[in-house]
Amino acid sequence: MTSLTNSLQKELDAFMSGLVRRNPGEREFHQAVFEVAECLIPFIEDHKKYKDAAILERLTEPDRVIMFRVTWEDDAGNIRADRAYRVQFNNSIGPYKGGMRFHPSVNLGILKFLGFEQTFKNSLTGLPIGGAKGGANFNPKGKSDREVMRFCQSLMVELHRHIGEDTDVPAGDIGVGAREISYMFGQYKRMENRFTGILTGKGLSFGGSLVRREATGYGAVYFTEDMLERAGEGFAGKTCVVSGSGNVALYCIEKLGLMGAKPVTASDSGGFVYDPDGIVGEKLEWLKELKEVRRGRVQEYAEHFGCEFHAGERPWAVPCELAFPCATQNELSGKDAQLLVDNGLIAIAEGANMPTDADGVEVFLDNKILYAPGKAANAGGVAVSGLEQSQNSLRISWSRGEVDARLRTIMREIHHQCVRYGNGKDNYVNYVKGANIGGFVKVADAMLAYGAV
Ligand code: NDP
Ligand code: 2IT
Repeated sequence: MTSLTNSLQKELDAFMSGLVRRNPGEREFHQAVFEVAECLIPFIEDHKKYKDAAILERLTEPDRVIMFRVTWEDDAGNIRADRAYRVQFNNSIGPYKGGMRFHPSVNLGILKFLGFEQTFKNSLTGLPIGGAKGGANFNPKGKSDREVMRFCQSLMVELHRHIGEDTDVPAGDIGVGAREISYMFGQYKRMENRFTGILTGKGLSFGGSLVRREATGYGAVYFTEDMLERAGEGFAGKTCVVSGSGNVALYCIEKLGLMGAKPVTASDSGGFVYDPDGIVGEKLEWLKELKEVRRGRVQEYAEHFGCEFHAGERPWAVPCELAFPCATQNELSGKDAQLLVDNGLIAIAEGANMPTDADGVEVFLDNKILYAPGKAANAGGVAVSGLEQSQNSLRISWSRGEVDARLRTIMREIHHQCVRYGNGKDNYVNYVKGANIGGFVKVADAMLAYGAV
């Protein structure tokens, strides 16, 4: 993908073998670090101050990892025990910030990959926020509201010691939405007797920000608009393939429709729906109600509107010009990427974190596709979380228009940074390189200023 000289390749190999040895079995963490190190090692070679201060070595070791048991009682009276974590990765440029994920697949390696990525992403937003991630192997699917409430309350009994508006501010991620944030916020407030912005993604009646719900999906579309504009293209009439049907996917689909493009797919872990007429207007409202209120499956959309459902499959074989993976990590392989390219893909923006595996990234870069990695494309979510923190500190609420305008500006600024650091001789922007270096510099300079800490 990036051609390195022999000596830089050796340095990368030695760095990675050390990292793998120190973090055995953490596959996703290795993958995320490799992608960054591949871009940063040549940059650091040209900027010796970072090398002398061992910034890359320090940046790949979390500040701390908190791991704890969450005991709760289910509706049948059984006592259950799950495992939760908070990985506080790096607070060089601001309080730790990043989502909480509730999914049975959650483990330390996945949260370390997410916390590592978050550090770069948060830096790219230009806001004063450090990187963190947390979560639990608890599966909210099929649980009653009361069970989810008891789990969230029990989790906060431990987590409250480790967070704070100037320390660490969690938010949502997979399996953690408005309901879970509300239960956690209510428990924190009850324990600490303080009403303060210790979580983002809160309800609008208790300190939440307008546009936070839409921010990640809208932001990914804004970033795509900037990539397309630079290439002399636009959204009008373009067919878009979207994976997922959660918070990120739904508002990515919404914004694509508003921009005049045609989003034709949505998915969940059961499979994907293909609606060649576009998931827009009343159909999108129906899908939102299905997913956000009834917590149903996308298959029901296909049954209701009489379109195709592909059980157990991902949507990458559907021909499109634009693709938006918005479900989870490693959901798009090298083979999928090749299929998308063969079918006429122009641009792809990752609403999810690391949805494309290493082979897939190579295919997109080799074919000079406009490829926006998650840490740039999905930064709109955490950016509006940062704006929610600002509003909480000021004890005011900005209008929808104000927040949306700030989000638009932040995404444009991230695009500028990617172009600044990623533009090649042939005018093709390697957004992976651009995002990694752009995110790195601010954090690294702060670390340099602090000395050996
Ligand atoms: P949600 O829980 O709202 O939705 C997740 C969606 O992805 C669901 O449709 C879910 O299907 C699907 N999904 C999850 N895991 C898998 C899996 N293993 N295989 C297939 N499908 C899966 O989460 P979000 O929309 O918030 O998050 C989606 C992605 O975006 C994640 O990678 C997250 O880290 C990233 N992200 C989220 C941000 C946010 O603000 N929420 C900000 C930036 C990035 P099912 O219901 O069947 O599990
Ligand atoms: O991956 C992410 O950026 C998020 N899940 C959002 C984090 C946040 O603090 O809003």
